Amino acid sequence: MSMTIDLTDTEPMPEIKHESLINISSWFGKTPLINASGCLCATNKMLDELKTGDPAGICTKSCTLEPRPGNPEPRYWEHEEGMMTLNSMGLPNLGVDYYLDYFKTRDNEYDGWRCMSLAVLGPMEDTYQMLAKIIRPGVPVDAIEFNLSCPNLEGKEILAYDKPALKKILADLEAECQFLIARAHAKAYESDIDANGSYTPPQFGIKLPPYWQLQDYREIAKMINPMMFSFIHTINSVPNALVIDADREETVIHPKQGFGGLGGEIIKPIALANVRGFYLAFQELGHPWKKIKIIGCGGVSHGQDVFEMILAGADAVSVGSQLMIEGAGCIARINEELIEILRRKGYHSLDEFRGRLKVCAAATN
Ligand code: RRO
Repeated sequence: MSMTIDLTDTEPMPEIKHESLINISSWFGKTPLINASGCLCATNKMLDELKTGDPAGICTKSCTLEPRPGNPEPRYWEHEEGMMTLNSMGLPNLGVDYYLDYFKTRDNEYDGWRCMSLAVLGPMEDTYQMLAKIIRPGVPVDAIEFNLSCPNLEGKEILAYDKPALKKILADLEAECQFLIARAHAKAYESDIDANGSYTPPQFGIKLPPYWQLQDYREIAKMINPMMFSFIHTINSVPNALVIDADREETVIHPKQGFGGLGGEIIKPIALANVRGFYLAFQELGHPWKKIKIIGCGGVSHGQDVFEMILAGADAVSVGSQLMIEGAGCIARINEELIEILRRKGYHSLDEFRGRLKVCAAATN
């Protein structure tokens, strides 16, 4: 007996939009975008506003054990056409308990990547006390980013520029985290807090300053490749830049004689160089070179900037100054622009072009 199917009786096929075939997910969520720590993330109100832009995750302002007021005002400046920002905030933050409480009280309603940024200033005892609050069963934090690159602390140099000191600090952090993870496993087992009594530790990452020499990328990559860190976030603002108001014949910000961290579109080439430099340096180290993910940061304000970051080798991308200039809505706009670029180029996912930057051919005479 032959069977016929009456096609007129079936529901019309839903229209498949081309965009729906384009997948811009990253290792931590549905898009590659998060905020750069420091931008729209210092208070509950700012973090809530940030979430309205629907980033894949949110990262808190770098925090310290106790709240800090930061540097005197004026400490932030924006170029009138948005091409750069200068800041010397000086780590104003409401303390680790405040940000931890944010995630604890809003855990049920947020399904994005929750990252806490911890300022590492030395002495290490404060950092260890912060870690002991976070590395516990039941604490809803997916990642801890160690900020070793704050440029704006009076009388303090950027830790990550002193390589022997950096090596020692990272080794100390690793040992402390491993101790706390073992303790959390034991506690979870005893109290059976999860159904199976297990504990999943957060991912650990490092926020780096811009480096300038190719050898720097190799040395830092070699240093951290065998360690527990699963991501680097590169770059922090470009340190000790100076913007002058020629009419007033004075600096545009007050702290540290007017020197501050430069951000915005103007720093993108430096950020791209750092992403590419680390991508190549990890690759040179051989297997398992892709263990450490790269979050590209610096001068991202359009979909094309994200495309370039990923082409250079970034696994994910953060938005800094543009969030300050435009607000949380820029995240959705940048994602849409990125999808449009992929559609135009015929890509369906970020993996298809990640790291595949070509070097332009040498000219022939
Ligand atoms: O608070 C700041 O001045 C600051 C920090 Br902690 C940082 O990591 N990067 C930056 O540009 N400013």
